[in-house]
Amino acid sequence: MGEPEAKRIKTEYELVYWPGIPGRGEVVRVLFEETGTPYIDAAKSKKAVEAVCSFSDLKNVGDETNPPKFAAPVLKHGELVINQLPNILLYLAPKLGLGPASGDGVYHLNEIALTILDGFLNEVHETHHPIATSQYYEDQKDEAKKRSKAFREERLPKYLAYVQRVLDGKKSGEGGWLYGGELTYVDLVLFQCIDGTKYAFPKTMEKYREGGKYDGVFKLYDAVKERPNIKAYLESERRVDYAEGIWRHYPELEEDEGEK
Ligand SMILES: N[C@@H](CCC(=O)N[C@@H](CS)C(=O)NCC(=O)O)C(=O)O
Repeated sequence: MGEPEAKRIKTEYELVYWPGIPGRGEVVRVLFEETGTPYIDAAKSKKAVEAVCSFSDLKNVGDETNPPKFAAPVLKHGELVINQLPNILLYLAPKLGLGPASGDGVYHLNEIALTILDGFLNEVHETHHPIATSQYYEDQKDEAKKRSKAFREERLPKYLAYVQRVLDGKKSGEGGWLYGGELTYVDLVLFQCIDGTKYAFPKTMEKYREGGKYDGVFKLYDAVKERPNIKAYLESERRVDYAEGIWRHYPELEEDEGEK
């Protein structure tokens, strides 16, 4: 069914995402950058917003090959157009040599990726937008403070402990990676998500790092950061600074950090 894979493999990948923020698109970029895979980053074009909006336009019903999309990030590869970040990761992993093409590992890695994205991306976004994404942060600041406190004190350590348990488990293997004793895409997902969460809640994350209960998690984060291609990417102009996206820093959302 569908296009022969070989035809697509020769085609360049194109990522369509919002300009000016790392966001969900950044997780996809990190995969390309680690593996030295060429890609077109539509967020860098002058028509970036137009490209994103054209996908969610209410008149867009897709085409003969692809159903319509709800939101960015969107990945184009030949005639195939897909969205939903975890779905994009699932598609790219075997093609970039960052995960198996079949077998139990596909689903184990997907479950780890989904959990990391739940905890360190989706829930982080909800700390500053607990009521509605369509409303300004300033209009939901009181709720954001309450939500952030619960996130910092209950959810964040629960997710950190989960990742540490994955690392402590037999399936993680040797070497400090999350699964199967070698680097896979979930290690890169974790890197970007921890990086963003550290930006959003620096005091809180430092407290958890110093606490020593999640040493494996922070060690993995440091190891990815030092990989040659990632290091070069982080120092390049291609890496977008954090701004008003998913990972935002509002000091008031952790101002009581450290108080008894
Ligand atoms: N579950 C989707 C969420 C997609 C999403 O919320 N994208 C954001 C940007 S990061 C967006 O453009 N949302 C517009 C909207 O929800 O109306 C995914 O993982 O890709």
